[in-house]
Parts: sequence; C-alpha cells; structure tokens
Amino acid sequence: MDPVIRPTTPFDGQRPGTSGLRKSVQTFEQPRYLENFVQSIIDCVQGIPGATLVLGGDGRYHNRTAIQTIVKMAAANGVARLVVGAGGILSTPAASCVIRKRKALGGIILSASHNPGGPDGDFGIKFNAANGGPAPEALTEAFFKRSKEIAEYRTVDAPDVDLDQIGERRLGSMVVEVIDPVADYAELTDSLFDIDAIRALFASGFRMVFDAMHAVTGPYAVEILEHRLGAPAGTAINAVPLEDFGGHHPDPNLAHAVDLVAALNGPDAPDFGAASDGDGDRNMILGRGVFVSPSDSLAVLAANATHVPAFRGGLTGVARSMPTSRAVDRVAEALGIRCYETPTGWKFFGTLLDDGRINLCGEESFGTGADHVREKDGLWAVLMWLNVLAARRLSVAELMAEHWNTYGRTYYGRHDYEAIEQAAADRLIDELRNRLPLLAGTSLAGRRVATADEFAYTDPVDGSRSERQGLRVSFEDGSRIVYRLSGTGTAGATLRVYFERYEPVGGEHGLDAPVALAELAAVAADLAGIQRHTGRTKPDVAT
Ligand code: G16
Repeated sequence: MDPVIRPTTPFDGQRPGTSGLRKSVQTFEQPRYLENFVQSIIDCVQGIPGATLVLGGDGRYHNRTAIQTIVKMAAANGVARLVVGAGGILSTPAASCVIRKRKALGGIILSASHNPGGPDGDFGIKFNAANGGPAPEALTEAFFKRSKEIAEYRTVDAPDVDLDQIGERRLGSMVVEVIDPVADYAELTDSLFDIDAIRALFASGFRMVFDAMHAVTGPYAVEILEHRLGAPAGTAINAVPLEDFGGHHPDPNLAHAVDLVAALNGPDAPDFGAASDGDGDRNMILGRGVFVSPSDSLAVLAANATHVPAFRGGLTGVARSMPTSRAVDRVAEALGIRCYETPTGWKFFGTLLDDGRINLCGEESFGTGADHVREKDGLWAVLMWLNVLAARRLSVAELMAEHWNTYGRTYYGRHDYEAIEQAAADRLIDELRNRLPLLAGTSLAGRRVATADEFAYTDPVDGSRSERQGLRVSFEDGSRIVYRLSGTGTAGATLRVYFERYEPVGGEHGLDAPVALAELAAVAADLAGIQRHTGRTKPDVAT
C-alpha cells in the first residue's frame, strides 16, 4: 500500500499549551487541522520509520474519527507497529504505562483532559516520549515551528481499521495491535500496592464511592476496585464512558463533582470518596465530611509513603508545582529529603523522575503521581490513599487531624476567572509584574510582604530554562498569593489566583478553607486590580 502525499497549508496558532494542543472540537474538525499537527509531530520526532508507537484517547467525541486518521498516517509514515487501546481507549496514565512496558518510541494521546466533551466541547492531542512522559518543551516548540511551515502530509487510502476486536491486523506493512486498555495498567498497579491489606479493608465493611464521571476511568475502576480488590459492585459510579461525559464537566473538584461531595457530606455517607477526570490523570479525595485539598493529599501521602510496598525503602525526594501549597515541603524537611519546586505542567517532573531525584510529586490542580509512569495518575492516587487507610486504620478525618497536628495546617484555595479577554489578562499581569519589585517590605491589609517575584526555573537535570512561570507574593506570616495565566483554556484567557495560609501546630485548624482565606482573597483581587482590568467582581470557579 503506497503512501499518498497530500498538499496542505498551515493553520494559525497550533502551539501546544501546558498539556498538548487543546482546542474546540469544531477547530479539530476543520479539514487537515489534525493531519497538519500529526505530520508536524512525525516530522520532528527522530526515528519514526520502523518504530513502535502507542495510540489511544479518553473516548470523547471525535476520538474514533481522529484515531482512524492517525492510524492511516502512521502507516504512511513507516511506523512498524502501532499499539492501540481497544475502541481507541487508553487513559493517559495507562498510555504512559504501555509506552514504557512496550519500550515504544513514544505515543500519541488524544484528550482534552478535564475539559467538557461532545460536538460543542473540546478535543486535544499530545505526544509522549519514550519515557512515557509528555514531550519536553523543546520538542513541543519544534512541533509548533513545523506546523507553521508544513506543506504536505502522508496518509494511505484504505478503509477504516477494526479497532474494537483485540488482536493484530495489518495496514500495509504496519502491524496494528489492538490491546485491552486496562490489562497492562491493572498488572502494574497490582505490583505497587498492598493488595491483601486493601482487600481486608473492604472485607471489613469499609465503604467507598468512586465517581468516574462518565469518563475514561470507569472500566479501570470496575476492574481494579471491584474485581481485584473486592469492593462491592456499584462502588464505581458513572462508570460507563460517554462521548460527551453525560453532558457534565469531567473535572473532579468541588465545583464539578457536586453529587459526590454531597454524598460524602450527607446522612449515611461512605468512608471514602474519590473521582477522576476525562482522561484519568486527575484525582479528588474525600472522606466522610472532609475534602482533602490536592496539596494536602500530596503531603499526607509523602508522610505515609512507607506504608505502601512501592515506597518501603523511603522517598528519594519529592516535587510540587510552584502554585501548589508548601505543605509537602514541611514533610520533606522532616524526612530530610529534597523538595523541588517546578513550573506548572507535568512534563517538568519527568527529568527529576528519570534521574531518580524524586519518586513522588503532585500539583494543586488535582494531580498526584510517582515514578511508576510519567503522567499524573488518578486511580493510582486513590489506591495510595486506600493503601494508607488500610495500613493506618484511621478515618480520613483522623488522618488529616494527625497530619495538621504534626506539621501545621496549610489552608489552600484557588480562584479562576475564565474566558477573559486575552489583552486584558496580559495587561493585568504586565502591570503587576512591574509592581513586584516595589512590594517587598510593604504591608497589605496588615500582612508584611517578605518577597515578591516572578518564578523562573532551571531544570537541574538538563539545564533547560523556563521563564515567566507565575507571579508570587510571599508574606512574613507564611501566607502566599500566586497569579498565573492558564495554559489549558480554549477560549480567551483564564486567570488563576492561588492562596495559601499557614497555621502552625497548635494554631487554628478547624476553619473552612474559604473562610480562612477570605481576607487573603480580597487582598489578591485588590492588588492585581482584577475588577478594573476584567470587569469581574467574583471568580467563575472557586476551589
Ligand atoms: C495539565 C497539566 C498539569 C497542569 C494543568 C493545569 O493538566 O498536565 O500539569 O497543572 O494542566 O494547567 P493550567 O493551570 O495551565 O490550566 P491536564 O489534567 O489538563 O492535562
């Protein structure tokens, strides 16, 4: 089967963001839009002819169409073996697992993560490298550069390949290997946790609800929680993946997982609640009447890691993204290990994990992960919690209280202002950037500013430099405000404002986070002139 070379012309603005190229479905449905970006990836990644690649997505609307396009382009570009999840499905962490296990050159993952799906929703594509992690910035910049000059792409004229039946078939000289999307991942998680302890926990009557939000983790959760760990049938809810996620926003947070939050706060609440997002890499953790902030979750897992077989030997180091609260820093200090602060974006953890400098990391944006794959991993985080709860035999509330009594409590919150005009967002950030040098030593609503700067990062392993990664204002009392523009939105700009307030051991630990942070939030809005620049008087999402 001979490749067909089709002429094309570049599209504007195919620059990958925090997590790949993410745009509306309508954008991706334009003729040649996907083809241009896929060919740009293929042209920039060394060694495609003869290689093994992995392909899968979160099953959202347009997944099946896009997968067929990519299968044909892979065949035309000389890929030797394409490993595809049945039905075109692979959760993002499962794709990372399969890339590593098969020693593939890399993989193409189709997802817009936690963004809504359906014909009016979003779609996305990213390339993960041989380590299983998102392509580094140098490579995503190369894709972008190539996408601006591309003049042709390669495909084959062939009928669609059957991707629903597990097994091998051929497209020209390429082998298409359709795999069970769950099997390799479930085998990996079996090897990491104390399965017997978790089974015993469920056998003791421990009750949990896992909300798959009609997204990709449903089949993974049913297999792992219910079939392998013995949780009762029905523990995983909304477990059937739907192309439009049932019309919901598959983002596991207090704003979008309201039914789950209500269940954990209602009468007859289960012991434990959790949710994951569109592509399975995010997680939310709840106990009866308690929400565990992702920053606290990372800190608690770090403090209790040695109860989990994969970490019996201890942690080598930990990392968090800059806007993530400093709760984990305090645990790292107590353990005598290094805590790295990286820019937002999972790709920045990759070099640290590959180099063995860290084996646990996380972000405030409901992402937690470790060195078993090179993506954040929603179900893995849930299994970590189950393993710790099984070993400690404490409730989530008791575990949190113990943690705060040991390390102090870091209240944490984030306000998102969505779809604001890009120029207004840029003006707000520019103006604040210019004011930063004047802030140190001044007082804002009674709090003295210790430092105010713009975060930049030099990767300690490969020396690469990332500038302009967020503005931060730290106060002498240990509180902090951070401002940055999101890299994952698809309409206008999204301004994120992050707050944290530290209450030491013996301090006031019993407040609701929004109450504890109200004063800081008012200071943050005022300092940046959010209303003046954007016209907004309150955030669209407060978590
Ligand atoms: C992606 C990245 C994360 C990042 C998050 C939010 O997550 O992988 O590392 O924290 O975006 O980014 P932003 O604040 O720029 O919107 P996901 O789950 O969307 O792939």
